[in-house]
Amino acid sequence: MRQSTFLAPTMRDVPADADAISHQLMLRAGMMRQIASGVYAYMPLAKRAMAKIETIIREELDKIGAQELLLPSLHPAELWQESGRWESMGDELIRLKDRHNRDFALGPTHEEVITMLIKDGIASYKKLPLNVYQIQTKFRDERRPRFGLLRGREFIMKDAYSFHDSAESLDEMYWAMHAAYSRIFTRVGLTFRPVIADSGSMGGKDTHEFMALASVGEDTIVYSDESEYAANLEMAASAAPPSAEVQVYGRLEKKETPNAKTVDDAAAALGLDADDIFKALVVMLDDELTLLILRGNDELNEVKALHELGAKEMRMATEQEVVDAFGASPGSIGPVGVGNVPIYADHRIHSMKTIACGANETGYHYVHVGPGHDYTVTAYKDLRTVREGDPSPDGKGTLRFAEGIEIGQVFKLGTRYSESLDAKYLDSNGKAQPFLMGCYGIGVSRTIAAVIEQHHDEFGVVWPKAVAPFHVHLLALNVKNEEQKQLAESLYQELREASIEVLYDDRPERAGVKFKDSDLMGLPVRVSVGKRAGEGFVEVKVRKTGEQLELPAGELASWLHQFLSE
Ligand code: 9G3
Repeated sequence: MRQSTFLAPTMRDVPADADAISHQLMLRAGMMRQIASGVYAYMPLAKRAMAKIETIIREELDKIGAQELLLPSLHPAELWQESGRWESMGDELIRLKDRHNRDFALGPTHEEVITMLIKDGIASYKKLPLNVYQIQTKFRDERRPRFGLLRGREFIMKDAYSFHDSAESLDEMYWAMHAAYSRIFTRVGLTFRPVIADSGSMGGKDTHEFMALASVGEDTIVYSDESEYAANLEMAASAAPPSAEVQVYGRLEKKETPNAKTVDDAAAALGLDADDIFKALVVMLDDELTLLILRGNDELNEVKALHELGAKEMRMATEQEVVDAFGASPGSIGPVGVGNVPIYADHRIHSMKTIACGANETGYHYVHVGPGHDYTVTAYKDLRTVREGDPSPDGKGTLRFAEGIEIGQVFKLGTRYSESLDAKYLDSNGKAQPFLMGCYGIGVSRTIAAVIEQHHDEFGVVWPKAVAPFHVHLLALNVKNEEQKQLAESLYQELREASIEVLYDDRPERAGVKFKDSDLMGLPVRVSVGKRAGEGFVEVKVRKTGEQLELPAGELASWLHQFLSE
């Protein structure tokens, strides 16, 4: 491709509203242009990189027997009404009317569409398991689009859906996709970790998110420094601390803690450390009033607590509900003498010898409470948000935090959609059964941005070879010099005939401009035809390492083949 005709409008200055480095570089390198908030045009440089990412995805999914198809973006409202998501998805679901005034949605994901399609297409268990995927534009009306392709309102996703007649079959596919994702992201050149995640509104139980490590990432991942354990912060667990010998109990004393609203207030009034006072939280757990107690410095992790307590929903009790149930205000609640209110205690309380807590009398706390002795615990659970340095739940190493970009997710959906859409198959006894389903997503456009977040330097992008828009940047440093121009032109032809992808900077620009643009675009290797063209020598520079060497033009093609195959 000749750069004199190539559409890549580079920019010198950094656009003001581009707050992620990938967003800045994609704009400056002429890889994308914003059309509206969260809506982008992929210019040729980005389109070429995305095509390579898609090729890697197709190769790995076709290898495990997945079949590519393409579903519509225009979804009739009826489908989403049948699954109940027409209402529940709120303003993020883009809705529109056609010329006949019929309601449609612009597809944010395709569980409804694919389930209806398979329902009418698959009758027998003999056709299972089935895994279909598409690479297609998704629409989600994000309230605050930001960071360029990292959080857009229109983006490219690979979404796959699998259909099974048994939990074993679904489990097998789940892990086959999990492994395929690891191969995909490794080939793309990303540093990533699969982490245990929360299935949220998708129902089902198992789900892993694939996180590309990057400081701009909006998700916090937690991982062990000595094992494979990794989870997102919502789900991360830690090992229970060793139990302490509780000597002191049955001697609790009531102390005045006037106007104590928080653990810190009580700590100040009692001259104790906040961590040695209970944080007592009254919650409605599936509508049952429940008391959760944690050490004062810990935070309740509501997502993990729901999983640990096997509940569907949890909300904090209102002040009135607290006063009605305990006869005291929320700042003076504790587990002592609460009758038959269920009490779940965070497992970090095991390490306490004595504790203070609200006395269930407004303005009073108990001290010298015997943990687990002066009150009855229904069960100890891991309810708290973990902290760096906590012991890993698998007993190996300690937990570390990192920021990540979610680039993929695999879900076991179960029958959540096949039941709500009545999608059944006939099992081997001829009985109609709802399909078991899995779904699997990769943010394709987001992956481009993740690659740039992980592969750039002060001069610009540093493309990994596997997804670089071109392999070689060929620069004719002075197109007015016949020798240089001739050699550059002949090399351009020769390399393309050797099926090497070349972006040829044949523009009548100064060498300095060409070098700057070349560093900004970040192709893996630059070949400069300059002063030594007369002697038949060219200069080669490896973008990633900065390594430079001079080569006779005749050896260039073989050197490049070697370099590109490494
Ligand atoms: C919606 C809107 C936004 C959404 C969804 C639905 C996220 C929605 C979760 C998924 C689950 C998986 C298949 C590929 C992998 C991810 N945001 N999700 O369902 F209507 Cl507006 O998309 N889908």
